[in-house]
Amino acid sequence: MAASAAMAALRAVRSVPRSSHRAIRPISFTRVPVKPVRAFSISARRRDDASDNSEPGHNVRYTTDLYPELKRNPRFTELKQEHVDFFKKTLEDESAVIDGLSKDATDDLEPFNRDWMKKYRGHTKVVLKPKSTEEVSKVLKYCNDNMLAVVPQGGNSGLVGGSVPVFDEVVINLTRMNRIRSFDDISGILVVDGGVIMEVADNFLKEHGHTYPLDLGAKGSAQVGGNVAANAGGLRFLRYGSLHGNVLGIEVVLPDGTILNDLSKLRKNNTGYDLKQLFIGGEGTIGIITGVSIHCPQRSKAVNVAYFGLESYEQVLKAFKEAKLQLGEILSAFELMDAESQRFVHDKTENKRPLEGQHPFYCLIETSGSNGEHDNEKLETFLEHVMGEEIVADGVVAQDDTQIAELWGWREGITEAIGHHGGTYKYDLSIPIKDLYSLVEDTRERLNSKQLIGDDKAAMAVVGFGHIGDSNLHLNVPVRRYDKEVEAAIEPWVYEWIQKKGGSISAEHGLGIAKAKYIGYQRDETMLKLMRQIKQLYDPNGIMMPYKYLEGVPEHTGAATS
Ligand code: FAD
Ligand code: 2HG
Ligand code: ZN
Repeated sequence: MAASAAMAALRAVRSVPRSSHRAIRPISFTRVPVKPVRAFSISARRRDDASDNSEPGHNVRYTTDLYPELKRNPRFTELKQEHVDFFKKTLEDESAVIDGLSKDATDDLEPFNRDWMKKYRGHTKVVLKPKSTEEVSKVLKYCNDNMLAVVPQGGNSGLVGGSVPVFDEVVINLTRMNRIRSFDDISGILVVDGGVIMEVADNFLKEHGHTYPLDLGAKGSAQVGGNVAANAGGLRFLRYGSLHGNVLGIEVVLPDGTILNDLSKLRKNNTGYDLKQLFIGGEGTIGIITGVSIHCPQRSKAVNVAYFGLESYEQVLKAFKEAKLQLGEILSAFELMDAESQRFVHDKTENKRPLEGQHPFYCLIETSGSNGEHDNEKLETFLEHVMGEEIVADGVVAQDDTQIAELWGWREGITEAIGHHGGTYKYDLSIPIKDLYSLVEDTRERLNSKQLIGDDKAAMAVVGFGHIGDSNLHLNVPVRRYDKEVEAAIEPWVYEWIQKKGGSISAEHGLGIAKAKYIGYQRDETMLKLMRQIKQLYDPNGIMMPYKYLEGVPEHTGAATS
């Protein structure tokens, strides 16, 4: 289609009812009533309800049964009544200690023992919920003095099994540390307790014309401290960048109870080692983040979202290149979803698909700016171009906030939709953009050739989606049940694949327990040695996060050389 014809078509479709066209158009179809996009984050929270047995696979196996080679480290003390008594006395409030030692509290403990993916399940007998930095300091010091192993926990929405115990580690959950400490609407600097939920922070910021610089599907449960500990990336990374840049300061309790106060509110601060960076992405291995100072951008007045169908991955790359070229400063997200991912969302939600036909690839583009007219004009020019050049086969543009949320639902809802059946093998990978989707194809071929995918097989499909704007692929293999044969077919093959391409085995989810033994595919011996020295310096008793990364010798060294 020539550009001028595409332009005419675009204008035309905006003024006629939807049924008479197939080009870029406003969404106007009737929908089966659905929960809006944010419901996916709420359902992430609902998983914490131990009585929710409505989904298959709710009987999560203990991590220790799944991986019998894991052994409890005997240097840790077993929990005794005197320990629990100390915690109760220190934290005062009845609800601050879930005590599974002196009584059966299995149901109450279950949401803290079990991870979001229903893959990992620990045996903790005690959960502590301090409400202040001082309380965190007192209980952590006590654990350190008494050699009690500890797992810090935020919203428990992590996807690598880091947030739950393996054996009987003490869970220190930050939920009650939920105070917004200060906000400056000139600098945009927000200071909060580590346990403030992302969505709460963002709603607060919205009232002050600002936005939280991170967005992700689990925003209804994930906490600011958890975001920082995991160095989460999310949907707006393309626009606002990494937490390594946005976090200006943190307050951390070290394992021996020392409070490290680096709650700087400065954008620029070149005074020696930037210690806070070690805790950003540290996954709770060297301390508990109790406070965060974070730079928050101005909230955009004009937001547009478009959803496209494309015929090949090559077209996806072309569309991305054009989007950067033409939408540059207003582009706030560029996300990829393959046909399988959209099929799962469709099957789960039964929502009407945004496009009439089906395509091998879909992209979601979001623009955010300060001038609606200017942004619309830019977006239209972009859409005319990609349609005129036949880069995009079909597409829709949301006309209001409800439609924006609905379109985002097709992207944010994938994790929930594919995890719905029994579980998912998840791989969160950075890959040079040209090769990104070939991993999905290679994995499909591999599992098919081993006859591991099918109606009567453990694996249901191979799904690819992610933050294409950041070269971050989420390769997912939804399964009816977690299955050793499927796992063995993918791991460590997938990490070897990544290593050959010069990618990263963990782009934004971290290592936790799921990827712990594969760290050697990414980091060479020199780096691992330095990491262990840092761990030793901050946590000499090794009480924080045992059995997770940096614990023990990685099984697969991966022979990283750089
Ligand atoms: P948790 O899961 O509780 O913990 C994560 C890790 O941090 C654990 O190792 C834990 O020990 C440690 N930790 C938690 N709080 C603290 C603290 N205060 N101090 C020290 N250590 C702590 N992640 C992305 O990067 N991008 C996404 O787009 C994304 N989308 C998601 C969508 C869904 C539906 C789900 C379920 C998850 C998604 N995630 C995503 C993963 C997860 O939500 C993020 O990693 C989030 O930042 C975790 O926050 P949390 O409070 O739930 O942390
Ligand atoms: C996302 O981008 C999250 O939606 C989750 O990082 C990815 O489920 C996944 O693999
Ligand atoms: Zn992601």
